[in-house]
Amino acid sequence: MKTCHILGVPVQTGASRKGCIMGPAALRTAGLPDTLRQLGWDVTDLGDARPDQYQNVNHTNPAVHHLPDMVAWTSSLTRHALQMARTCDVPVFMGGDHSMSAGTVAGIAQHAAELNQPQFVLWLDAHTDLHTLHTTTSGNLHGTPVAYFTGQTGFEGLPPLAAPVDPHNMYMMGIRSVDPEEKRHARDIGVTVFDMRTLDESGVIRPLTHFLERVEHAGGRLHVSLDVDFLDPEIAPGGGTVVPGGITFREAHLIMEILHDSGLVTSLDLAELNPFLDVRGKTAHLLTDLTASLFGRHIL
Ligand code: HAR
Ligand code: MN
Ligand code: MN
Ligand code: MN
Repeated sequence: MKTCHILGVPVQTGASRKGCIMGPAALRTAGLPDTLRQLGWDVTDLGDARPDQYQNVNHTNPAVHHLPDMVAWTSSLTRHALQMARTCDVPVFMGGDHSMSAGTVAGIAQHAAELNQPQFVLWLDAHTDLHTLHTTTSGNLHGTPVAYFTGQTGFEGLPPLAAPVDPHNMYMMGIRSVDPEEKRHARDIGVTVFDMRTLDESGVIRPLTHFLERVEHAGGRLHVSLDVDFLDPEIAPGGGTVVPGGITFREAHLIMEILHDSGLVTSLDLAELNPFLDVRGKTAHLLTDLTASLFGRHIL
């Protein structure tokens, strides 16, 4: 039986609106661990992580806020993710705002480096989250994890990375809200972005299949990071930075089903669920069902 360890990550200080602290509780309430058990997985819920000891860290960009929180969460989550990746088949991280991924991906990538396999990341989001501490104008640190774990400069005070993810192994889908500095950054470092316009034209299958062939060919490990705002706000209202024109219900399930069939996914983030903004658990249930599709639930 394949094993899955689940960790709650109640961090909300990376976002502008409070509420992601309740994300792990909402996903448990929606039945995520039991849903995966019913699909035949050996599931262990590790409970919620805690941040490490807070340090005094300041930054020259006055917009940046809650940097000590991100530092403390990143060091803690890097350790947790590395340990989980060593001890189970597929770690799942229930957030929490997307600043969580600075740590989860850093730890996951460290494990891939131990195994001498390349780490790939599929970033499912309306946003590229490619700011550094210097370029962010909102100062909301959930807009920065990708620049951090791909090893960009401009993260003074954050833990040094043991194994940065190669930007060429980083694919994004669903993108439709990008700040000017992020556009420059995406081009400069060579991240592949399938924005909504591209997906409108080509559909989701072709870009995804192309990406999965690359992962398979390279013998890579694949981390999927799913931000609630990847989805259209009509079907997923429970996020703090929703953007119209997102992925539909069936597109989202199809992506998860294809990912499952590939057998390549080795870890998962569920990020940005804000139960305070959700409507009768709708978004928590959708995230649970999408995770079920990724873990092998079939229609027939
Ligand atoms: N780029 C914008 C900023 O930095 C918004 C990005 C953050 N929102 C997210 N992340 N939910 O995906 O403020
Ligand atoms: Mn995000
Ligand atoms: Mn987002
Ligand atoms: Mn490369």
